[in-house]
Amino acid sequence: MKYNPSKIERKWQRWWETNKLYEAPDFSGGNLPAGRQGKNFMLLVEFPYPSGDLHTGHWYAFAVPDIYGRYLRMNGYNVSYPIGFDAFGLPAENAAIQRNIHPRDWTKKNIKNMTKQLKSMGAMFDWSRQVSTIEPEYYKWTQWIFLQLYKAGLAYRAKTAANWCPKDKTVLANEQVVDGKCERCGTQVVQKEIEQWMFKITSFSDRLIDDMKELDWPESTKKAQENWIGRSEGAKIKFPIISSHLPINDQLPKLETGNWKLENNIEVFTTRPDTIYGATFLVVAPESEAIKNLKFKIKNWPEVQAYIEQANKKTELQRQEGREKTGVELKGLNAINPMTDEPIPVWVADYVLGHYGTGQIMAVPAHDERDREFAEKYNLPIKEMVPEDMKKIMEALKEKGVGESKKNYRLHDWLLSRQRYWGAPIPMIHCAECGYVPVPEDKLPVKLPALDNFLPADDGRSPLAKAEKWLKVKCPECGKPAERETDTMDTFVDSSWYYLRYADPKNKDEFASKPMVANWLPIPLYFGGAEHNTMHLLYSRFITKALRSLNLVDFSEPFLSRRNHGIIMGPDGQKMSKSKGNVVDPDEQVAKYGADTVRMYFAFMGPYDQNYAWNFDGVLGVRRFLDRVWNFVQRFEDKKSSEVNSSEINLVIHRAIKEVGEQIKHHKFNTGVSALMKLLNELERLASSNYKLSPISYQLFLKLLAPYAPHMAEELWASVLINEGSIHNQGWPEVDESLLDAQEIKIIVQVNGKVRATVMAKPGISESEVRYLAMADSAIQKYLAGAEPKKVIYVKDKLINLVV
Ligand code: ANZ
Ligand code: ZN
Repeated sequence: MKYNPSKIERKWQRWWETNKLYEAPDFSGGNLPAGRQGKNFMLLVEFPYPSGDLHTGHWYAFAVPDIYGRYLRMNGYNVSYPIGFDAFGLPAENAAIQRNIHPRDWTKKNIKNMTKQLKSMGAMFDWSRQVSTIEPEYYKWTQWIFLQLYKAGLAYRAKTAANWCPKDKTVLANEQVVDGKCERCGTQVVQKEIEQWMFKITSFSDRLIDDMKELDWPESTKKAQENWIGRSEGAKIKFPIISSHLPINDQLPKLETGNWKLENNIEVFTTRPDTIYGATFLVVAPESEAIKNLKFKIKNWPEVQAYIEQANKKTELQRQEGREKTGVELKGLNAINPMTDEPIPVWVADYVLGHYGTGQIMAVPAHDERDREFAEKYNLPIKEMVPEDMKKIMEALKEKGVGESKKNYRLHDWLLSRQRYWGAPIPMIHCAECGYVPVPEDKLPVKLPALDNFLPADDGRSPLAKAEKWLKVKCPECGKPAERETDTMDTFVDSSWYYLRYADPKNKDEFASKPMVANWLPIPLYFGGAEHNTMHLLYSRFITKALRSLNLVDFSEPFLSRRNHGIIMGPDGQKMSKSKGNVVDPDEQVAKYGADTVRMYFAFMGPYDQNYAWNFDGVLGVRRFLDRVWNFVQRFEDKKSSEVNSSEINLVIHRAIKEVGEQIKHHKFNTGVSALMKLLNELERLASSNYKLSPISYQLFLKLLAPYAPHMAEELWASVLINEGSIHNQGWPEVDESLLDAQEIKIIVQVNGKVRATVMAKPGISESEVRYLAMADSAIQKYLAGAEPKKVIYVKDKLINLVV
């Protein structure tokens, strides 16, 4: 029979499903298979967004980690490999608007199609735990988590300048603005002041940095998070302000203690208080409060105001990087350097940003590049100096009452409201009398109302504002007419806790029960893409820490290990895109070669964290390998044969068991394939030199193949080797280390001067022992046909010739 994957793959997928092979039981005491107690392992991959079709990226992301999951399973772990759908979000809404189809219908159709495609992968997905973020049973708990955070003061409302996409008419998180443009549609983003719901992620800034020490994550991911949070340690220092046209002493600037009065002051944030003796001027951002407060002292106000207006038109990016610096002096006032007591000028300049630190700096042109550039342009003094002892400076500043240590962070609170339809409604009610009131927990979920127009309202309010009946409710506190919150949540909220739900997906009373969560979490290993280095991973860590602070979970880090995968490019080495016509459709590849080939090809591409161009010859090569495997196993004859392997075969097989296992264990899936290929080469060679493999060897071989090519291994296991039960319930073979330690040598065995076999033996073995090994060899027995050799010629450690 020829290898025909389309005949066997679907069949086994169904069989696995019917037999619930991959549904991992929740442990409760002893109801796990023997040996699996205490070995729960939830292997996590990033649940997909249901865009419609599974692409090569999905295959790479799911089919390769599946190899690892299967390996763990064979090593006695109770592995759950869950999958679900991150199904709220903008594309569904855009598709709905374009094609006049409800976002729910569009999304559900996609989920259905992708489920089918996912099943064709032959992965050990634990479908019993499937979650989908758009189902009310799921988003009820997304809303519930929001309420817990709200009650704990970790969710709040604030007016902020928000990134606003004029085309999508929605607010965007900083992360969704790429090069000043909307990540989704490419429109230039503008700043708009509106009231927004925020999560107080900044209250965990330090923990989010410090707790990473314990995590087994790629350094690049840790660094990305650290930079994102951007902790700077330094000081806040107050510089007293005086009028420049009056003599200092006329302004009675000092207290009796000799310290400066601080009624008027400008507070700067600096990471280098030790350079304060070189601070020769101050610079404030155009947005700085100080300017407004000091307005009455500023003599050139119209000029300053004009500068501010012009600066407001620039994006943050235009104000930084490489642009020529501009600024205007605030005339009529001076600051006092509190260490030198000397008056210094104050400038407004847009290279200082309004929302970082205090929005005001001390300029040290001798030590800071930007300040030097500015000082040179405007002829401001540059004072060369040697930095002071930091500790002493801080003590002096504290004594003078002008300085304190201060950590500063780049991280902002998480802006989570979206003026969109297709998301989880924020479960709040606004009452004219009581303000914002939470929806009572027993009234959750707040279901999305039916709507047929998903465009935002013209005032930028969420489309939900159009659902009149849904909108109008009674205030839960005073009973007067009130309105529901019309914003929905950022989809990153949905995906920040899905792994918790996997532990207890059907729970109706809790988002997940503590003991169930304790079964599976923290997640021992999370495979995913480097594009989630900051947002998703940071948000999930925040939510976990918030839940921990509310005693709702017992750990504060959700993912103990993390491994990133690379990206699969088109055959031309470019990012796959429809417009470039370089998209490889995995469904087509599966139809042509079979899922096992496609899986193994992905594994074989190279180290898992790198990027690769699709290579059609490469797929074909893997298919040929599997054809050879298929044909080779057909040699298997008799299960009951008592055939014993030659020592050489044993050595070859046990080396492979060790090698394939070690490679998979260390996520080196590609070298695991090489080891399998090498093994097949050697077995083919041995088999063609008249060796017969023992039944055991075939079994071992298939077990090594099983994580990579689960369908083929299952088929051959059942139909050729005639075994009952699934090969995927077998244990990973044990390596006979004693065979490997021995470092044996190969001795050629001749019969009447012709090479007929080899035997493996320890160096220095005696003639009689070699003779014994040779006579026991099945190939040799055939040639001797029962005869005793008349003469034996032995060349030590090299060759034995039996003459009959
Ligand atoms: C004096 C000084 C001397 C500074 C020196 C640096 C080097 P990071 O590490 O990024 O936190 N700074 C403070 N607030 C700013 C703002 N809103 N816009 C632009 N620049 C600002 O950088 C902190 C340093 O960046 C601060 O320390 C301040 O300049 C500047 F040799 O103060 B430094
Ligand atoms: Zn009320």
